[in-house]
Amino acid sequence: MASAPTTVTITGAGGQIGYALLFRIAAGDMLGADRPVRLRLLEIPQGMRAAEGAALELQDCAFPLLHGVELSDDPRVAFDGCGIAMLVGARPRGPGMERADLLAANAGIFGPQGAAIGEVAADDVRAVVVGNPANTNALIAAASAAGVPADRFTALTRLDHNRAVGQLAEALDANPGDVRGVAIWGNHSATQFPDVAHAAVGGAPVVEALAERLGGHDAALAWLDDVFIPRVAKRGAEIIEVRGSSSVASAANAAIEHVRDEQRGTGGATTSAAVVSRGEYDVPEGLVCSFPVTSDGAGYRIVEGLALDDRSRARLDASVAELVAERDAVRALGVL
Ligand code: NAX
Repeated sequence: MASAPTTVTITGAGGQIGYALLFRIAAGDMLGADRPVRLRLLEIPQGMRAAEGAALELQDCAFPLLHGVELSDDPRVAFDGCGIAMLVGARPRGPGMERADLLAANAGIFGPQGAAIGEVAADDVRAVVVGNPANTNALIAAASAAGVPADRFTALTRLDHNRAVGQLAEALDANPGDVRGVAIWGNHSATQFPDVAHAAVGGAPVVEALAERLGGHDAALAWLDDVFIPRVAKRGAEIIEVRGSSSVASAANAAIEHVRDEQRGTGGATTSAAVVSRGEYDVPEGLVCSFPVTSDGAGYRIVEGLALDDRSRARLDASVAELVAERDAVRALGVL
């Protein structure tokens, strides 16, 4: 029997990622063919016509799972009864904009949106932040959502995770589906740490498979340090350079997989998501930090007990230091 429709609210729905998200969600790619959806598109007035156009096209797809599309520029309307919030719209860094200005501008978006989620969303609401700086925007939204447990807010690092898997699959001439156990640690930024220490390909440790191909353990470590990590961490810039525009379809795909796995479970597999730290791996409590995670369908859980060697620890610490600096800058604005 078909379930009642889930209300999915997408902010920035008139933008590029929004356009790549809406049709796949309505087709059932995110929640499955057994869960109808009601879409709510939140935009600012400048983005409203684009969102309206997308809504017309959604109608023209006649998706059986789609039980209505509503548009609003008011967060209290758009999040009313919302079960899944995908916070995509954000303020991009403008010319000459300092980090503090960027954080302040986004606090002005994610604070009120978090507050509205606290006031009017469904009791079981879960929210994923895509708009950058994603980790800190999620921190702000979670802190503003009165009555909603902070761990219902996550930020997207699945794109970084998928990028890492894609790079390893290419280097090892493997299918991406055979690469398991990759982890993204830290911030969704150039300081992130893509980690393969616990990853396997076709059952063999990735580091050993790399050593076999590249001519030894040292060559494998050098490739990881000099090629793999910077390429994954700076892939967004590479896409902009080649494509002339930022990642869109891959970002939307990652957001869909993030929500799908959170809601439907990972089947025991590890993936990556930025979630609220409770002090795991000595990451300060409350930070929204990327970790290796699993889900049983009731939210992401951090995979605990993985060994981090000194080099890995130093990389994680550097990214966590950036998250702490972002949090402190937001605190200095009086937001948290
Ligand atoms: P676009 O500029 O195409 O779209 C953003 C949309 O958000 C616009 O339509 C704008 O009108 C709307 N918007 C702005 N403020 C809003 C508000 N207060 N309420 C509702 N809507 C609002 O950007 P797009 O390419 O779609 O990227 C969206 C965000 O994703 C950006 O912040 C981008 O940096 C971020 N990304 C995050 C990624 C991740 O892995 N976490 C990867 C891809 C992407 O770079």
